[in-house]
Amino acid sequence: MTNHSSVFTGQARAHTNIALIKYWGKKDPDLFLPMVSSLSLTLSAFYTDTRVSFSESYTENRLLVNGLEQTGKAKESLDRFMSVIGSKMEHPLPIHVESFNHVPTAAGLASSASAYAAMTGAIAQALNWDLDHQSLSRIARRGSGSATRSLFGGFVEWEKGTDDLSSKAIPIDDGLWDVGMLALVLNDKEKTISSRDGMAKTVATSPFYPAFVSSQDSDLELMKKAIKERDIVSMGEIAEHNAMKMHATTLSAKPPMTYLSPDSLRAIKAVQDLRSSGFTCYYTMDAGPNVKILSPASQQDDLIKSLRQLFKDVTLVKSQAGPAMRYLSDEEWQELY
Ligand code: 2P0
Repeated sequence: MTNHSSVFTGQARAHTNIALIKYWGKKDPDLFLPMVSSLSLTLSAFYTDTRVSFSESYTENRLLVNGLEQTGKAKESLDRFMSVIGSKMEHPLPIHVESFNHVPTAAGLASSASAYAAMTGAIAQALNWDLDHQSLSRIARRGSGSATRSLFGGFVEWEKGTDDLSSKAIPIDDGLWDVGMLALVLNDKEKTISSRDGMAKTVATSPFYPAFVSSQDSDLELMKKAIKERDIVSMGEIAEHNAMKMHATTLSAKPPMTYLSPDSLRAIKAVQDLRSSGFTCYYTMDAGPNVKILSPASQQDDLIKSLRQLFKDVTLVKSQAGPAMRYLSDEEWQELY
């Protein structure tokens, strides 16, 4: 914490994550309690650095991302999150947030996960909160569900829990072995249906949604076993099945919707073909058209070479397991920005 005449500042870095067992749907939209537990890999290549300051002289919350002032949904989301933070402060103050997304150019993978995990860390530093990462994951959860998992590095479970206290992140494995995730960036435009709206519509209208929920626990247990055994084949098979079960719930929503594009299907086919030709590679997809490929890290360069022939203009970004949220000192921030 730095206190310059009642300005409290803090800085932190958090990496984004990709789920192998998906979070999709809220049981309690107010507390961000999910319908299911989920499990992700924190990624080395994508992160957000955030600096926050609180001051009595501020008149309202402000959010700058990569130097641009945010309005609309992003600002509403911040205001909502700050009402949660304010309830934990003796004297709530407005916040100014300055965020820098480190995502390779046009990767289109900027994510609310790294954003809220970094913001939570920066707030904790500014307010001198003596909380461990698990406690911070509960707070980040109130900004965005997937941010819960970005407090930790490697493979991370978000235990769904039953209340504010029990819905939290648990580190599973540091992921510092021969495993990686390749992002195939087919489209970097903002998605038309946000995750938040998409999952709410799905929960409310898809007759397949209960089947997704009821098979989640066994997927999660099998995934944890496969990670422990470093069995990428089993991990990949479970991840593909879990992702497509999630996407089947959107296709069966009323009205039906999908995040898959024709290019996504082309990429899925390419992954299947590469697998037939000997690669250990499996796909997963989130609330957008981009395809992420799980494989041994040692196969990523050859996978890129093969995929490049089929997808000439797309951005391909390789990642391995990334680290947990970490605090940045004033000096580090000054050097960086
Ligand atoms: C996940 N996704 O587990 C799933 C899979 C997208 C598909 O978490 O409303 O941005 O802020 O809690 O976290 C994206 O949803 O939604 C997401 P909110 P969030 O990664």
